[in-house]
Amino acid sequence: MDKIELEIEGMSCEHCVAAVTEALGELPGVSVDAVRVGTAQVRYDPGQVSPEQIALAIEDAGYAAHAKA
Ligand SMILES: [Cu+2]
Repeated sequence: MDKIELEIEGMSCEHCVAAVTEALGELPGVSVDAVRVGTAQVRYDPGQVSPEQIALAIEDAGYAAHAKA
């Protein structure tokens, strides 16, 4: 499993944390380590899912996400 940390814009409260956690949890090959307001840390299987797909799932939930360098 590879690790990635994402910066997420538009999160403001525990509801947002729950929404992002749920969106990430629905992705195959993704294991959520931590979600806080503004960031998420996940592990993922690069054979099943890409960092771009992880960011897209967060965007589908209504937030802007990009991987931290
Ligand atoms: Cu919120």
